[in-house]
Amino acid sequence: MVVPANLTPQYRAAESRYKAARSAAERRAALEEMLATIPKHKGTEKMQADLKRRLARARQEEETRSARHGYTVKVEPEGAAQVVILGPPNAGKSSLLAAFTRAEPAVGEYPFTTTRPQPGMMPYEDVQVQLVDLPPITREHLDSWMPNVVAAADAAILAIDPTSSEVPDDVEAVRERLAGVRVQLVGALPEDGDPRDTYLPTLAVITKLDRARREDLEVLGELYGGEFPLVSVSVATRAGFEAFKVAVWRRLQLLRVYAKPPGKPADRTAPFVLPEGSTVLDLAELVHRELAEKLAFARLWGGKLDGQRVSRDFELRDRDVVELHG
Ligand SMILES: Nc1nc2c(ncn2[C@@H]2O[C@H](COP(=O)(O)OP(=O)(O)OP(=O)(O)O)[C@@H](O)[C@H]2O)c(=O)[nH]1
Ligand SMILES: [Mg+2]
Repeated sequence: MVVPANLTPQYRAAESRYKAARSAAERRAALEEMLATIPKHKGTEKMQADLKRRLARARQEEETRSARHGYTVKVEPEGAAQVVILGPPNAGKSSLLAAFTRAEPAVGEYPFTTTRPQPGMMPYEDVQVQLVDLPPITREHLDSWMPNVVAAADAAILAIDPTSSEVPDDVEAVRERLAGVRVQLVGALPEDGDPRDTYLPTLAVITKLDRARREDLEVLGELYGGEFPLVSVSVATRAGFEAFKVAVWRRLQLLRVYAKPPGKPADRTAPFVLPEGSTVLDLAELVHRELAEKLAFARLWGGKLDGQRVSRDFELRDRDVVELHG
């Protein structure tokens, strides 16, 4: 084959990834990238056709492999917490990732655009929350590696498209499929849940607010607003952006605490992040095991307290400043 000289560096990078690929999934991803970055003109038509053929083959191989062996995927957690974005096809999941993080996922007006997990970091005040965009879930379709990835997250966003004619049936399908693999999307954690189930605190997010009809928003609000915390956003107009970030953070039920070395100002740049209900002792353990063992007392700034001594089982609040004395 005569290789045209105008192949881009992106194409060449993808091609070398293709050559080095050791799995069908890697081959498929590299081929997708090659197809996306190959210059589209007459001189490359044959190559494009060849890439499409190879891509179809790699996709098929990947599918049979994952069906047979159920290959596993793990999304390395980063930041204060990991939140998975779930929902039916075309609900606007990848658009949320693109709007709130620096990730650049494929966004398409057709269903099943996303086929692999894609993480991105969402800044919220002085912390970062990891959002993970995932393929859609339907009654017929749930990637075999998805249950593990979803169950490992700290919370979920359930994307609801108010302009879809399938809603809310398609949203219920998502919940049912996940319940079938013992992942329950919940508004509140149950008092005595089934130990075989993973309960995922969930935030309902109505997408495409700019296109929604008022009466559909009302119906969906009634349907999901009672069960889950609920926000509505538009990535087109950026309506609801601030509320979205606050709601994601609240959903995680975490608190930020600033540790202060005695006699020095608090390090305000990097808070320690702990679950709500954590105590001064929990913080000491996070800072240093040894410090926890010989913790004598702590002083605390925040709320009505201005440097007073508190006991080791004092419950911390978001944004408290704590000075630990060993
Ligand atoms: N007007 C408008 N369109 C939106 C908004 N959010 C997403 N869309 C459009 O909805 C379509 C689907 O968006 P995606 O983000 O790819 O949806 P998805 O849920 O990731 O889709 P799959 O990966 O196929 O499941 C695209 O055409 C987007 O441009 C929005 O806030 N307003
Ligand atoms: Mg997508």
